Amino acid sequence: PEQQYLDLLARVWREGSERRDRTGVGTRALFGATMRFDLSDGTVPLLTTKRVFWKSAAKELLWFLSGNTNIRPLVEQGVHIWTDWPLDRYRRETGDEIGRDAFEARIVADDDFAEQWGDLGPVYGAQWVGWPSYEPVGGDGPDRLYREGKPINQIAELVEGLKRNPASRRHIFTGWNVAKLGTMALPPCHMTYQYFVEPIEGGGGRLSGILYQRSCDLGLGFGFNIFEHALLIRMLADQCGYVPGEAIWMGADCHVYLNHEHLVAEQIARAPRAFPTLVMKRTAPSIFDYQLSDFDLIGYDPHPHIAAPVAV
Ligand code: THF
Repeated sequence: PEQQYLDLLARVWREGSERRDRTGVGTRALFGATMRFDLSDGTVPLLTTKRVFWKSAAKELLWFLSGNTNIRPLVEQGVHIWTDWPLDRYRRETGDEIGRDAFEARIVADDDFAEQWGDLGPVYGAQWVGWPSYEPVGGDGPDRLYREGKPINQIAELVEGLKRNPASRRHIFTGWNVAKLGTMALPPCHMTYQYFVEPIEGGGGRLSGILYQRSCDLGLGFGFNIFEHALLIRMLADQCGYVPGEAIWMGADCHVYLNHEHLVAEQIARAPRAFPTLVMKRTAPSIFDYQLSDFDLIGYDPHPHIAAPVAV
């Protein structure tokens, strides 16, 4: 199953067109790819050709579901994957060449500093559980005025929909809020999720999900993105009383950063091992109540971690 990923990684590196991207690092990229991972045996797609820090990934998913968009709770939990964007903005806007550790220490220690410099804008969590709605309050035509109404919790509605109307073709949530893209530190990469409940003979259902990812850093991000996609399917299935089906991934701009050459070479030379089994230790009262300690991974035996720089 991991071979799909290794094949794409190799193909992008071999055949991808070289492009200068937003970050200036440069990538090789191909457009349009699909992968499918079977979850029905209890396994989750967690790469084995390098160690992936799955606890960081799980914490990131729980952070999305909390609706929080500040890096502070992540940093407090030892998760550093979002630090570089606020750090970059802080350095640019203040000229202070503060180190990464010192910046993180201030984010944790100083409430005002965290509020001013730690927020990423209305990224993932803000849209997932607090998509803004608008109500007209007067005016006409182009001068019509609106006020913000009750925010929409897409995830809560998704769970309700999956339970009440499994045959629906509208089990979708998305982070791509066009009106808010300009104020996000980064527009969503893993942007749209859709679910499908297949009826099982004798009752119940099998839950599958498709993730549409507009832009994928195959070297660093993919290992996190696919694991979180699968974990969310498991959590949703757990909440709705379904069994897990498949995690399907559709990537649009699939790229490898030019400074990840060593990672590609090493990873494709390694033999993939079996995916680990995810055990859910309890069914939380709601989709918003899971904690890291609710998840156990059995049989995760990866090759060693390979460090690679993240393009900001
Ligand atoms: N930008 C880029 N260039 N790549 C990404 O993968 C990415 N994301 C998120 C937003 N912008 C992105 C951030 N997610 C790591 C992992 C996920 C990230 C960002 C960085 C990372 O550095 N992983 C290392 C170290 C992990 C650790 O120290 O805990 C790794 O080896 O996995 C993708 O959604």
